[in-house]
Amino acid sequence: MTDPVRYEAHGEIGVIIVDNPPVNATGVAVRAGLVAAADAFAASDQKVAVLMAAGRTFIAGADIKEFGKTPLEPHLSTLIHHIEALEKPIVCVIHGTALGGGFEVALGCHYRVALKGARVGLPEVNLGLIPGAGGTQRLPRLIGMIPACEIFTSARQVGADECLKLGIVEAVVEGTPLEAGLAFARKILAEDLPVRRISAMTVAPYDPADLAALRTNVAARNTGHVCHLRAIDVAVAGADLPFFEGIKQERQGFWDLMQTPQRAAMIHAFFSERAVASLPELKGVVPRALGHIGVIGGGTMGGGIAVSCLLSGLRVTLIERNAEAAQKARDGIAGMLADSVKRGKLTPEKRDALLADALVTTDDYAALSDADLVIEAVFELMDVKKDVFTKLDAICKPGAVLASNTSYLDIDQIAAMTKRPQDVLGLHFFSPAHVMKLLEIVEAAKTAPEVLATGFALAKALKKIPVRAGVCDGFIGNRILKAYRTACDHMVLEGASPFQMDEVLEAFGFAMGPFKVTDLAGIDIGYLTRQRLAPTRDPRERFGDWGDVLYAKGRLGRKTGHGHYIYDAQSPKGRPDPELLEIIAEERARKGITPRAFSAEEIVERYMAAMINEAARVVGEGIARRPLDVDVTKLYGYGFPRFRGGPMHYADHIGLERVLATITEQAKTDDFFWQPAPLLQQLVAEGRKFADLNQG
Ligand code: T1G
Repeated sequence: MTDPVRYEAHGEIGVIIVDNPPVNATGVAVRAGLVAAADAFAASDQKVAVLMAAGRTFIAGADIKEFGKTPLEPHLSTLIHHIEALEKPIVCVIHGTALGGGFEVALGCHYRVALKGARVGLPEVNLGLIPGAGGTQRLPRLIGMIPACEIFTSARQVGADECLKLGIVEAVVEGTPLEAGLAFARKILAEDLPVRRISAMTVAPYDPADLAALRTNVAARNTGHVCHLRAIDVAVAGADLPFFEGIKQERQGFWDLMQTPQRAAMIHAFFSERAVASLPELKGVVPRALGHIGVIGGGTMGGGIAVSCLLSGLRVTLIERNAEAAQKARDGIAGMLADSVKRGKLTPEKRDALLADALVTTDDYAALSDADLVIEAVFELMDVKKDVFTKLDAICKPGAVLASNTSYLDIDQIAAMTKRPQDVLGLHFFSPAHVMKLLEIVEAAKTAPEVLATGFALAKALKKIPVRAGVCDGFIGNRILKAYRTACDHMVLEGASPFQMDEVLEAFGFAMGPFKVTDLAGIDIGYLTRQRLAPTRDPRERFGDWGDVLYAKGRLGRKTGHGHYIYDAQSPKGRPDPELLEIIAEERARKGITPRAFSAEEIVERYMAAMINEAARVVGEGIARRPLDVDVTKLYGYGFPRFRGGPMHYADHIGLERVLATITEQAKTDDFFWQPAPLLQQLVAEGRKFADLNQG
């Protein structure tokens, strides 16, 4: 193990190199090494120092793995003051992503240069924290209060050119970090540039109205979070205080937030979204090559999947029923690419090249003969799938991976339609497929390990968040959705209003309330599902049928301008339709139900108990590999509030006993729907948490 920090003398220039793979996080060994290296430079004959990092990036932040543990000296803040206090100038070379504590170390240096393509940022709010090593005090002094607050409340990464424009760096250069560092050090020597400490600067005057506007905007975009506004508060307070007094305010804010459940939840999310991509059983399994992707069906999903593949540099052949439909699909894809150009994510030239060279749209399956992987995204009827997979089985080369994008149909049945069940799996994209990051990778009974690994390789290529799921109706996300959506309908039947429920659950932190989601997805989907499941429905099952009334009235939700809500120019985001309450009242009367009032607490309690209970079944049955796989699925596919970490993390936080007690209480009136999951009962009996199962 090499030293994580080394000091090299290059004539009159001292070079401090951080070398702590994979991202040079400032764990305690790095911090101690940096103090020692700064002292070595101070005691040396070198006149100027360069601080840089080896590997793919400059320091990417404090070591998140240390959070929640007793902090060890030297603290990062102390180390940065130590560097800044050097009597001889030091320049920092930024390459890759200097984030959080990494950027704060750079701000403690007297000068900064960035390699082309480098980015900086203070993403601590994504972890439920604020910059805790001087970022809220130095950045406003360097670039002004408003731009600084915008950067650390947005957590965005700032590119090298913008850094130059803002005055964060002195230069943007090409070459290696060492070359860039030595060149700037020679400039410091040649021009006899002085030590320049940001802590000695003052914050330029700014308009309080601008700050107020920023605060309002930040609060609106981060409902439920506590860290964003605290970051602004400590920055503003510190601007009018002596620097080290401001540092005290920042440190207090940082430690207050370190104790919050939000910080624990968001760190859980950070590591979970990485853990899902590394399944122990796939270690050492080599995925098959991916270059040419086939897509069957050019509708919303197929088109979105094709765009996602095209934007990731993959060649795409999209098959439609006939030439006219193929052309329509191509036009749809061109439209989505045009949006990417409009948003500056794609140049017009690149767009043209994708459409001319990377995309083929046709009605001839023979074009798939050399496809590496084919994704079927046709109508959700088994007969249609059978026709497609029979053709694919005949046309595709040996070893081609055949995937279905179905959101609930049985992948084992689909695999059995082919002579190559080992090459078949599910790839469940979420709409819009070129935007939503979640990808459920459904492992069928006969799916070969390298085929599953190929699904994960495709997810990585598409920059998606992959979650392995087993075969069942709805896999992980939709199966759990059905449970808590049913709990919602029960509460409406018992007296709650859909509008109240949406309000309460959005206040809890969900991006969108369940009835708004239904309007967005389309009331017809629920109607068709109820029709599909009606023949096998258990007579004990309670369900609302006001959706059938809305369907019969052609009120399908947002797409028809009318569902639970009315959508028009006056209220594009929808306003409650009072007539719905009459429809529901009529249904209650018909079913002999006397409505009662619901508190916000009870709505959240029952909604979450239903979600957690079904999630516990999904983990217990092996449909999800670990509780964290459920958390990531709900965070990335269903708008679960990130500052609560996901349903399983949230369950551990409120206590599994409390969840089980809610279920047991509800079972007194409905012991069909409320049947406690065996895994939940087992963990409560053993005094364990879902988190205990995440190591597997
Ligand atoms: N600490 C510990 N491990 C980290 C880490 C960190 N800061 N960042 C990444 N890793 C691990 C990650 O878990 C993975 O491990 C491996 O590195 C590669 O990461 C005081 C308090 C830098 C943009 O929030 O955004 O500083 O899974 O797969 O896609 O004010 O990692 O391989 O075992 O993500 O190329 C602030 C978080 C911390 C940056 C690289 N910094 N990291 O992305 O690789 S708080 C951050 C990232 C702080 C100070 C405060 C990304 C990346 P494994 P990866 P990547």
